[in-house]
Amino acid sequence: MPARIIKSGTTMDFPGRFIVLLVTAAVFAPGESVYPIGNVFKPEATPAESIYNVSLLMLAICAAIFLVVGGLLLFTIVRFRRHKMDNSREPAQIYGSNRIEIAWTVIPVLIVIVLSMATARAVVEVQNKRMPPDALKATVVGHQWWWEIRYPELGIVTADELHVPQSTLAKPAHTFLKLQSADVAHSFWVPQLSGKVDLIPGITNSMWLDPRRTGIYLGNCAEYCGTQHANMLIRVIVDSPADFEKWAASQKVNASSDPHLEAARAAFLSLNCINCHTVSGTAAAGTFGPDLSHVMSRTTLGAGVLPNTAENLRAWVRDPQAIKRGNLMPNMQLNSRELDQVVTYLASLK
Ligand code: HEC
Ligand SMILES: [Cu+2]
Repeated sequence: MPARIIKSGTTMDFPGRFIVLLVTAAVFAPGESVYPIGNVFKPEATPAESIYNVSLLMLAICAAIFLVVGGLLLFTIVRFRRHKMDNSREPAQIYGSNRIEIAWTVIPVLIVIVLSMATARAVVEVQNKRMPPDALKATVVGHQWWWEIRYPELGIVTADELHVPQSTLAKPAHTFLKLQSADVAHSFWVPQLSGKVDLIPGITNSMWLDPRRTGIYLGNCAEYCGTQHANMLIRVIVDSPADFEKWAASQKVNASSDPHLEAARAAFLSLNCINCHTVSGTAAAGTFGPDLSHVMSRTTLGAGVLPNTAENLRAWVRDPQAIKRGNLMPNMQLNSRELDQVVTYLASLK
């Protein structure tokens, strides 16, 4: 058989890839993780903590079962191994024991009951939680391959970065999310904050968060939704209440209309960009792509594929297909003058 050719870097045969995956998982899963997706073993909000507690109970019970069964197996293998002497002897033949049979039926049934009840309790706790009237409301709409985020009561529309206020004992803060899809099924999953909830066309699902520590919590779409599914990252940015107010205030105002950028703005507004993108206070009112009113206030472009810098913005607008192949923004074939103007204008939208 001819040797399998392993192409440079990325392409590997199945066992190779599987081993890399296992090693990566082993190295990055526990502890102070360098792996950017949040660690499920470090919950930072009540829903994630409920799930974490159930999984610890499951793990403990399953570990006990494993030790008992494995231990008995090991004992039996050693204790009753074949001896030189007993070639022709048969072991004692025992048929049926009601006591043992009842024991090994009842014990597993009890274990299943305990686990189901603990799970049901956690599910009810997370799903039936009544939201306080002052809960922040946001709607998250999954798109191939980015997240639309709306705060209907605040009049804010943004993308890929969900800002929520920190919840403290003194001042609990809940964020209630409605989850919808614009196209196919997606799944919202930020491991440190909550379990997965699917976004399904035609259906509105919901979840809530009450994160306790400020910071950035990374998640990814968790339901395969097409070629760029892996580049559909979501960031939940937990702000102190004061920072959240500041952020909300800056998002509520119309996009900057710096008079020095009149020509650049006119160039942008003359292009097809406005059929897919909104810039508040201008004629650009498309909703097929992310809202660009405050695009520079976000940390990444393309739902997490690039850090949001002026150079990367330029590279994206020049050819988004070179950066996120197959994404639904076409290469707009701008000439270099148009590119300069559009990027100058967008870079001013803080
Ligand atoms: C056919 C619709 C369409 C047109 C036309 C279009 N875009 Fe987009 N644009 C999108 C979609 C969809 C995305 C999100 C891609 C993704 O992340 O998968 C996007 C993303 C972007 C982003 C990144 C925003 C972010 O927050 O990640 C910028 C910037 C952008 N477009 C600028 C432009 C400019 C400038 C033009 C005109 C030259 C333009 N777009 C034309 C659909 C469009
Ligand atoms: Cu997906």
